[in-house]
Amino acid sequence: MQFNTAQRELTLKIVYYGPGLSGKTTNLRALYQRIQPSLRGHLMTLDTADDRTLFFDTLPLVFRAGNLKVKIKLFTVPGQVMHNSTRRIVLQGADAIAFIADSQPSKRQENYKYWLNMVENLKANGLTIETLPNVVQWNKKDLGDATTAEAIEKMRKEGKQPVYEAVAVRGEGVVETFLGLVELTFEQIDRIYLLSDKIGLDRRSFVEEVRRCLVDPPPLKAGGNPDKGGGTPPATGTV
Ligand SMILES: Nc1nc2c(ncn2[C@@H]2O[C@H](COP(=O)(O)OP(=O)(O)OP(=O)(O)O)[C@@H](O)[C@H]2O)c(=O)[nH]1
Ligand SMILES: [Mg+2]
Repeated sequence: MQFNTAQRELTLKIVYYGPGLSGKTTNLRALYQRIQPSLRGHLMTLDTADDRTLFFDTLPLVFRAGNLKVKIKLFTVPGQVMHNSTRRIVLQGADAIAFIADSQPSKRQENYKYWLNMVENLKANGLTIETLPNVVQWNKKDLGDATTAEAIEKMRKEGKQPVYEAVAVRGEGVVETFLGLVELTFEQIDRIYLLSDKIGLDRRSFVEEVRRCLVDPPPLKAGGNPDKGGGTPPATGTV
């Protein structure tokens, strides 16, 4: 996180992490479609011929919240095993993580492996998932089965982080995942910088400003995000 108090500029880095082909790039593409054109930057993707991310994708979003200029920089990591060093680099300075799990039953081990891989790469960057705002999105809901539903239910019960379901290829669940993570991230920043006390910017108005950046935002849920788990460390065995 960069917070330039003189220029009243806040920059946040959000990283979409997860196994290969789980839909990280698809999430960013869908989000791009939903951000007001005047507020979004270029969606930069660099793919191989078969659409696999080679380095990373980026999408910046710039808006005002109170008298703060806010930049949210979204990144995806490349999921292929051989790109681990790139994944590690992309995690540098991350403020929040959206972990994109694959709902296909055959991908359960892969999800778990990449969760551990993320934990390890965070550690290499001096970060820890215990203190980093994070949400889990089970993407490809259309390809899940009853055992996936059970795994999701179990994770929700553990309540360690917000859990979302998505069909990113149809744009479903993408904005909800993003907004849920933005909310958690703001809470974290507020704890450090006391933005509510110092500049009168509270969580509700911050999230509202982000919602205003979107074309056709989802309806507001009373009392914020009902999936929210309470910010305790996520389990490593259930993704
Ligand atoms: N059925 C289904 N397919 C999806 C969904 N989301 C993404 N896909 C497809 O899954 C494939 C991989 O999606 P990507 O977004 O490129 O995956 P990625 O996680 O960025 O993959 P890497 O960059 O290799 O790590 C593409 O063919 C997408 O169209 C979904 O919700 N359901
Ligand atoms: Mg990708």
